[in-house]
Amino acid sequence: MVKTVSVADYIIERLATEGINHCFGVAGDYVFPICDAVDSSAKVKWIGCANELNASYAADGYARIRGAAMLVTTYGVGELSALNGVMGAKAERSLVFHVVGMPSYQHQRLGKIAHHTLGHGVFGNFVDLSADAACCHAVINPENCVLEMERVIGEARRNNQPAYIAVPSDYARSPVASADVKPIAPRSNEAALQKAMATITEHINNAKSVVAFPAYTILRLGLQKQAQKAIEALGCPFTTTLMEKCVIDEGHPQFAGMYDGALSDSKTREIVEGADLVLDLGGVNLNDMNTAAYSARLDLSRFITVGLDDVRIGDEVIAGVRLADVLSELAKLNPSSSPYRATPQGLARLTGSPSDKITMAALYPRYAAFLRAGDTVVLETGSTSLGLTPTILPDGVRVEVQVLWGSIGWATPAAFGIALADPGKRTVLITGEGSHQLTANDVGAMGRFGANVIVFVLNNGGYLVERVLEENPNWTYNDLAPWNYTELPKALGCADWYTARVTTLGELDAAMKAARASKTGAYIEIIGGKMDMPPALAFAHGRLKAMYGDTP
Ligand SMILES: Cc1ncc(C[n+]2csc(CCOP(=O)(O)OP(=O)(O)O)c2C)c(N)n1
Ligand SMILES: [Mg+2]
Repeated sequence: MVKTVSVADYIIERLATEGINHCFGVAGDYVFPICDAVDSSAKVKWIGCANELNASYAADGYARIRGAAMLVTTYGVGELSALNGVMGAKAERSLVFHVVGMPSYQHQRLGKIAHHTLGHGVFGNFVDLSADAACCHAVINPENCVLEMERVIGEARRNNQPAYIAVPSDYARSPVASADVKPIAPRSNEAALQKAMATITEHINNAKSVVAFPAYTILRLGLQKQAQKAIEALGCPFTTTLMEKCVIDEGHPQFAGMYDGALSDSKTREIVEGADLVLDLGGVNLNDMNTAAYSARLDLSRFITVGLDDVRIGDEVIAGVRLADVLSELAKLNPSSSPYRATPQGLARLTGSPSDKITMAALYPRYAAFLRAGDTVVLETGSTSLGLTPTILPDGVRVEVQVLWGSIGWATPAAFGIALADPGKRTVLITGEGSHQLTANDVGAMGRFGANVIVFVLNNGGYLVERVLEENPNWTYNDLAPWNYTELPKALGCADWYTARVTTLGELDAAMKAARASKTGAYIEIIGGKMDMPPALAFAHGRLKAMYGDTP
């Protein structure tokens, strides 16, 4: 007898073959069949989060390491709470499969008045909202399940963006109908690839100076090694914005420094802004945050942009060309006889004496000294991400940051998802206390699921970045409830974590040492000055009109 497989089991097992072994989410009655399928799966483990927003951030973090993640929420109330995180994954090109359990098709058909609805017998209205946060979506039934899963997986892979999969609860428990369909792997059109390579090499040969700009999408697609090989074959300098921090080691001899508009080193600025040809590998996103408040001077007509799925040269678009294929073609070029060579800057010197209060100038180099190869550091939006990113970090450190979407609270659950995605590496979370207050409850999930994150919480008495982005730093809406941060791990079930509250450099150095030695998670609250800001923020304060536009 042929064993029947339910729609729910099929979906979970199919997503497991995409390299997903954990499912982040919050249970609910309409999604019970999906939750049951996860709980009974030998391949996928249920990772319950404190709320759906946290789960969406955790899934985003996981997807950045694994290439894809699974998020499961219930109809309406659950999926809508996850939307900010899923939309952020869409903006930042992180592939989250958002699986949502709907009321049964039988009840939908009869227009029943049901909980988690607006009470008027209409059921399709939330599908449109969740679908907007994805690049593709499907409403599953037993007949279309196999086919639709291949379509959305293929499309999500092509764009590296979320897919929304809605499953009515009765259909979820029904046997899936088989269908003869093969997975769709995104690949280049051979002729288009050849045409793109001919044009790219012609531009390279004609350019007096070339600079490569490996984009954040290289990280999302796990193409760091391929990008490095391509850049080594090109022999040209490369730069990154803070979105791509450490995508290739900063100690690499071809690294020309971080590009951040007017805040870049003058040498970096000269190399990037003066280049005849900017080879944008992956589609850099030049937003206000990573151009030092739009102070970049880049001539886009000198760009060749290799997108995920096309190549753009001026007005010409060559479609059907995959980034990975362009990188491997570039790597085959004859290596340059006189490659660009810079002297790596090395790590900044540590300053201050043990009894000194903790200043940002003394703190950032200490993070650099603390981090080591194999660490993944997760940076939160706020003064931290703007302050730490200009600091050179050791080779082999991976950085994850949500610069474009910039939703505060992201980093805490993202660090959790990242830690589960690769438990062999140490995950280090660096967050401001204001952001942390949004999602700190999932420190509990870190303890519960053995994610031994090292957490640094900068307590500077409120929303520093907001104080600086206004003329008046003292609006009360930038103040916070004064939490006892170091008591959180214990209250949230992480009783065996190392915790410390540090006010001096000596205490900080000792706590960093203890955190590194700790076999469990660690949680360090750093007391900083209320207006002690990194140079990037002081600069932004002077450019408020450029940031936000002039008053009409
Ligand atoms: C979800 C969300 N709400 C509000 C904001 C606006 N916002 C940006 S940064 C910030 C404050 C961050 O404060 P904190 O984490 O303490 O970092 P600090 O700058 O003080 O180091 C706020 C409220 C946002 N980016 N995202
Ligand atoms: Mg703060």
